[in-house]
Amino acid sequence: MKRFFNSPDTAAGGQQTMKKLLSSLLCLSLLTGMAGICGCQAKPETEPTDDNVFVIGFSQVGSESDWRVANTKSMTDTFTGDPEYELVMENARQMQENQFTAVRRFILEGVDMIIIAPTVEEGWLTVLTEVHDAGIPVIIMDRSVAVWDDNLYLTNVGSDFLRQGNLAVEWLEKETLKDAENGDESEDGTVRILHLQGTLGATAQIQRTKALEDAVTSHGNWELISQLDGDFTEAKAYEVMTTYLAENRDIDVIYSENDNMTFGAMRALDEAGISYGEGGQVRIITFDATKEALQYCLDGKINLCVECNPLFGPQVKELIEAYRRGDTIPKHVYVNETAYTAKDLTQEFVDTREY
Ligand code: GYE
Repeated sequence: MKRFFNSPDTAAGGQQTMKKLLSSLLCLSLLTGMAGICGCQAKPETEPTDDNVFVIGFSQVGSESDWRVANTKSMTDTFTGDPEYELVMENARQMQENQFTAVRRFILEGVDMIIIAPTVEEGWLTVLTEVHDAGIPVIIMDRSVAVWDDNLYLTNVGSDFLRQGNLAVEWLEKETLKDAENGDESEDGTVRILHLQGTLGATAQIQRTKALEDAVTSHGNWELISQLDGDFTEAKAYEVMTTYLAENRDIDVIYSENDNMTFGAMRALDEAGISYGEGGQVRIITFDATKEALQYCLDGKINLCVECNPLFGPQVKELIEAYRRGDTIPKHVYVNETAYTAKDLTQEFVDTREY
């Protein structure tokens, strides 16, 4: 299974042959066409593909959030302008089917490597086996894939989403203990948590949800009042929150699995006349810690921003370079992250935030 992953030269060699073959076929059909038009026999020339360029096919999830936009930019900025690389990106518009189509096209084009940011974890075995059989190495980034054979990819670069969730619930535990000490808890002592979930089946959703559900199980007074699917987008979160708030207003905490859903929820809360943030009725926990969310946090509108760093283009490139040198690379690489409350922030920090 590991044959080409341990010998990049062989893999690269196989791909070069494939690229040459495709490019010769293309030249041939163009030349035949031209001969028909001008009525003369065109002389075949050497094919123009630069074999020194390492071509990467990149299947990106979509552009559903500010996090995603920053992640795409980090990837394109990293490879653009480097003559050794060509990054061909396909936006899947949050549909796994589109990712399958893109990956199969990359195989046909004979790219040197495929990077996949998977929409959801399940369902990858067939297409990853096809890539493997074509001898093309794969990097999984951001979210993960659930396949039993981890030889189907080189490495998985991204966040530790369970750790992010745990940072959030640990913070909430401290806050609710302080409430109890200060006599600020609700009448019956219950902490009512409304959970806004990201795209169901995505690693970021699964792990952040697990942290919360486990914490609810271990805290007798925490109640998960509802779980709403916001698909990681502002529009969907606004819609489901508006519907929810029409019937229910008794909420102590919103645990929102990304910033854009949080912005949608804030709009719905504003319209319903429910206060939130520092000193408000509802505490807000959000994930990503984009510049806009950090500003809200500094302004007292969001209570906790758990960081999810999208700027790992350079790290992906380092891994590719290590792979091309023939170095062994780790199966899982996590990016560095933390969590912020207003007291951890300054205006200067927010202003210089890169995403
Ligand atoms: O939190 C969210 C995005 O998978 C880490 O997807 C990513 C998540 C991120 O749409 O904003």
